[in-house]
Amino acid sequence: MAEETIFSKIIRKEIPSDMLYQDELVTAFRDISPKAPEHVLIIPNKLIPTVNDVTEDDEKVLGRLFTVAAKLAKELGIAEDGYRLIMNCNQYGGQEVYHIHMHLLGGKRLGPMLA
Ligand code: IU
Repeated sequence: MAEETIFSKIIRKEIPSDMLYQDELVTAFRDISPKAPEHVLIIPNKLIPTVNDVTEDDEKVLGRLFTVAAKLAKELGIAEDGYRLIMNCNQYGGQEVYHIHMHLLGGKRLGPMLA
């Protein structure tokens, strides 16, 4: 069994967050340390530690991450100008929290991504 992270407590509302969306599959909340004017994390309610742990059974929830990203981008008013979606995997990818999450970043022109 994978170990829960703080994100499981956010999903269960055991600790506060600036939650923007929640349904039976996913939860979205503002990143506590925003890297852009709009920085939202969209995560599966189910604990999947890394992208390496994704299986075919997860395809529905993974698709939901994208539909919620698109919905929130429109609601936040950043859809037309554009935004960036990022998922980091393991150490070299810069993953810090081992509960997969999609970063939705926007509200300004973002610089080159690869470093
Ligand atoms: P990463 O892809 O695992 O590096 O991103 C983790 C993100 O989770 C990072 O941007 C943190 O600011 C963010 N975060 C958060 O929003 N709330 C928390 O309690 C913790 C991390 I811990």
